[in-house]
Amino acid sequence: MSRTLPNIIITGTPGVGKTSHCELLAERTGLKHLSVNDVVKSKECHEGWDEEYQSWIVDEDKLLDAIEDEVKQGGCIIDWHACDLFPKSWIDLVVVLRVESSVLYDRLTERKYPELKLQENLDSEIMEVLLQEARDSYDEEIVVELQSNDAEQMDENVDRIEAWFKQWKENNS
Ligand code: DAT
Repeated sequence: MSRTLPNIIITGTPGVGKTSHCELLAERTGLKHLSVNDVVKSKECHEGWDEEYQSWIVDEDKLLDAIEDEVKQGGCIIDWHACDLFPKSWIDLVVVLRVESSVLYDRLTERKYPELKLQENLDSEIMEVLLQEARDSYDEEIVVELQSNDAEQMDENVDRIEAWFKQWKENNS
């Protein structure tokens, strides 16, 4: 079944600006902001809480089952710090947000991340882990890397993704 609305993944290291981008985009496009974090919590798609990392241990099979029907219908902006678990056939665009380490450091410190989690996330951003994961998991034409260091960049990104969305609708109508 072909979708009448596209599905977009907004991914990147925690603190890059996924949620902020998704909220703006949802307002502008009418697409649904699907916060995987919220689904994991509300539908209990996890195997418990990791004290050291202060985060849920996600059960990916349960998570995919929980969102499958909704995502297959199209029109979702998926907000999550991983992307390799979603089947290729579900996804039309993958946006990988990037940020400079000093900016990320400040954002994660503000969030009071434990030291180990802070360091691992900074390393992950420097090593481009999410960008690599996106490139390994999806066709290169649908993966876009965008900078998210300040409000101006966020505005530009949202404009660009909105323009892509309008074009997609035209092409698929
Ligand atoms: P994520 O969902 O990736 O964890 P977020 O949207 O919650 O990130 O953003 C983390 C914090 O950083 C939040 O206080 C908003 C701020 N922020 C994110 N992207 C930004 C940007 N491009 N310009 C200014 N502030 C930004």
